[in-house]
Amino acid sequence: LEPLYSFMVRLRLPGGVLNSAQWLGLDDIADECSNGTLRLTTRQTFQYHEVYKNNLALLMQRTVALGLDTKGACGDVNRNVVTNVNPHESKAHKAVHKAAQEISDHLCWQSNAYAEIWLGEKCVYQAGQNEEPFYGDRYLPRKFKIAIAIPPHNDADIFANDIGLIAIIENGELLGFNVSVGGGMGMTYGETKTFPRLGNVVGFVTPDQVVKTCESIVAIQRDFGDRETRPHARFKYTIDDNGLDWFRDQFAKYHGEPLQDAKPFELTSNGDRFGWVQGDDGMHHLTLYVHSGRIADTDELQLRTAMREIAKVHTGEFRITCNQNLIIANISDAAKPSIEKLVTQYQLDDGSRRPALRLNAMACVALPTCALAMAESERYLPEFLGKLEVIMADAGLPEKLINIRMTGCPNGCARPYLGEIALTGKAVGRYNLFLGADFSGQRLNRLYLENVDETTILNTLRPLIEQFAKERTNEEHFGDFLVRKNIVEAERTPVMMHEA
Ligand code: SRM
Ligand code: SF4
Repeated sequence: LEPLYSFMVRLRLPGGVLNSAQWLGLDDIADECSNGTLRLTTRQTFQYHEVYKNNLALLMQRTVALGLDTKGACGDVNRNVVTNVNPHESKAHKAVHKAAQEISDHLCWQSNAYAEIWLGEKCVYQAGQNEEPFYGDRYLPRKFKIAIAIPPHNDADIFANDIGLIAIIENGELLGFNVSVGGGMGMTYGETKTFPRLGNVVGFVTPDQVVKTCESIVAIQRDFGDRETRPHARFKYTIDDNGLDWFRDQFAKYHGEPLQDAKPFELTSNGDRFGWVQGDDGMHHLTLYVHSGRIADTDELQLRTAMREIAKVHTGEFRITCNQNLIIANISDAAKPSIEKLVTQYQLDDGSRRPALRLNAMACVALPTCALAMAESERYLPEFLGKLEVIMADAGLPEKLINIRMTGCPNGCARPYLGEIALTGKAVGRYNLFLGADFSGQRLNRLYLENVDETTILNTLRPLIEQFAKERTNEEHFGDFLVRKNIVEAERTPVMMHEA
């Protein structure tokens, strides 16, 4: 008898956009093929959990029938290209969103194996045929990630990506993108040669060059990335080992011309903006907080049912954010009351469900489905935040936003090294405590305590938060305060223009 194999399946969803029919279809698949929940991820797509082996092909087929797929959502290829940009906000936003889609399509692998294995198509491969003109027969040394942001919002944490693109918009026109290279979060405990690293801004490209630019950069990693030592195979190590001057030389060779000088930009936050906003075209968009991206029905909140009811009447789109939240997008004046009614009926936007600390908190999946987890994360975050909220309230800071990230291991799936406070799992009930990232995804935090339990973590945070309440300057964020007071040092790899 074969063991009962069960899988996680992730969708490719560039820019995180889907329509109501797709939402309803994905919701049906959750019952048919998985554990009855949908999970929004930190790279703005969906994951299904507990997909039994005999349901895998059905899941792929049902997904493809919805006009979606799972191609390159995992594996040593370019992953989901992320951007939180709302294409309906302005012409420039639309152009940025289009760039995400084009980069994703251009760097998607070509092989027909997907259709042959999952969709039952006939094998068309012939020996000697080159199915992957770009990736070749070995694909990339490791996964590769691209993110795009429009300043001042760094809601895609672009510097945590192999390539980060910062849209430069002037007078409503998209001039192009600043390019950063060499970001990544993952590390392994005890392996000092592995570390989180923020990308470096290396130049600027015009919109017509952005797809080709990404291709050239991915090709550099394809050809120079470490294929011997897997923990050292990410692009950030290729950049760190060889330096930025080397990168610029290679880029000029691969691309045929160098990058232009980077343009000035300012990023002020990396969380989502919640509530209603209206675009240039008069359409409305509502960003909802979703705890760790889990779309499920619980005793407290019928979120999955609510979203299904909304999808039945919503004629616009849904957009997933890079912080595991959800936008009901493109709602007309006429349709707004019906959406508002459902949002109120199901208490989705109820302020009491959204204490300040939760809005900027993220946890990775971890136990029970992640085989790499050393400790709880998604299931523990609410309890931890509840205790921290008491400390914040006691200190007189109940409304203060702090960027909190939690993961069940050091791999960094909730980008913990960009948390003002972060916990990475060490063992059941024990975490490493990191402190001192900034509020905009531009400074890494530092390890503060190793392998500690909840009591030690809370007893450590309480006096720091009390001191913060008394001694902070007006708008100062917690991470900046810790650095200013020399409680933690500044980051290891600052994001500097043209850093040598
Ligand atoms: Fe991740 C592996 C979940 C975003 C770094 N990640 C995994 C796996 C597939 C575990 C595994 O390999 O067996 C996790 C599945 C758990 C489960 O039960 O669902 C997993 N990663 C996730 C998600 C679902 C976290 C979430 O709670 O939202 C995110 C899915 C993103 C997506 O839709 O594509 C997710 N993972 C990230 C991010 C954040 C990002 O990309 O912005 C990172 C850090 C950025 C980076 O890549 O440097 C990240 N995941 C990793 C790593 C470490 C990679 C490294 O360079 O060392 C692993 C382990 C590996 O690849 O060997 C990993
Ligand atoms: Fe799993 Fe670790 Fe990623 Fe969390 S950070 S989902 S525990 S691999």
